[in-house]
Amino acid sequence: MLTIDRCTLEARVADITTLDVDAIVNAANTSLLGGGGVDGAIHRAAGRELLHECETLGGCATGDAKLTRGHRLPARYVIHAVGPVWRGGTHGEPDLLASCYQRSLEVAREVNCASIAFPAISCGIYRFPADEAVRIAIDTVLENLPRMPQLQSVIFACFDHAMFERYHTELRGRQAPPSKPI
Ligand code: AR6
Repeated sequence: MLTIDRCTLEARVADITTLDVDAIVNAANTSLLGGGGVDGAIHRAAGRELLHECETLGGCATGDAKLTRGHRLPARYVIHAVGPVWRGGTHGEPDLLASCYQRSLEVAREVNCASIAFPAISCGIYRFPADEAVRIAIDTVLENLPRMPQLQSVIFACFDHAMFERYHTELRGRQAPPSKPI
C-alpha cells in the first residue's frame, strides 16, 4: 500500500465486481456492448440494464472512457475504458493505455468519486505486457492525484497472485525511504 497525502493506492486479489467502491473501471472494447474477461464478468453481475445503458453511448474510442451507473453491482458507477490491443508496442500502445487511466480518472472526478478500482486494462485478451502496463497504471494515477483532491482510495484489483505481486512490488518501490534521524 502506498499513501500519498490523503489517498491510498493498494493492490488486492479480488473479483472487481464484488468491490464496494464509488466506481469500478471496465476493460471494455470499442462497441461497449460486452465481451469476455472482466467485461463479461461486469455485465453478468450488473444485469441487462447495464447493456441497455451501454447501447445508448454510441461506443467508445480506444484510449477513452465513458460512464454508466453500476445497476446491480455494489459500485455506484462503471467507467468503461477501452485499452489498446498489443501489436508489438510500436502502434502507440503505451500512450493509449496511459490515456485509459487518465480519462477514467477525469470521468471519476466529474462525478466526485472518492474511491475507484481498476482492473489490469489490456493485460488479458489484449496481451499488453503486464510489467509495463502496471508501471503505466501507477504512474498515471500518481500524476493525476494533485488534480483529484476528493480521491481517497485507488484499488488495483488483480485476478491472480502473479498480477498482485507486480502491483505490490511496483507500489513498494514508489514508497519514499524513511527520513534519516538528524
Ligand atoms: N476482476 C478483476 N480482474 C479480472 C476479472 C475480474 N472479475 N476478470 C478478468 N480479470 P481482460 P483486456 C483480469 O481480458 O485485455 C473483453 O472481451 C484479467 O486476468 O478482461 O483489456 C473486452 O470486451 C486481466 O489481468 O481485458 C475486450 O474485447 C485483466 O483483468 C477485451 O476483452 C484484463 O483482462 C479487453 O481485453
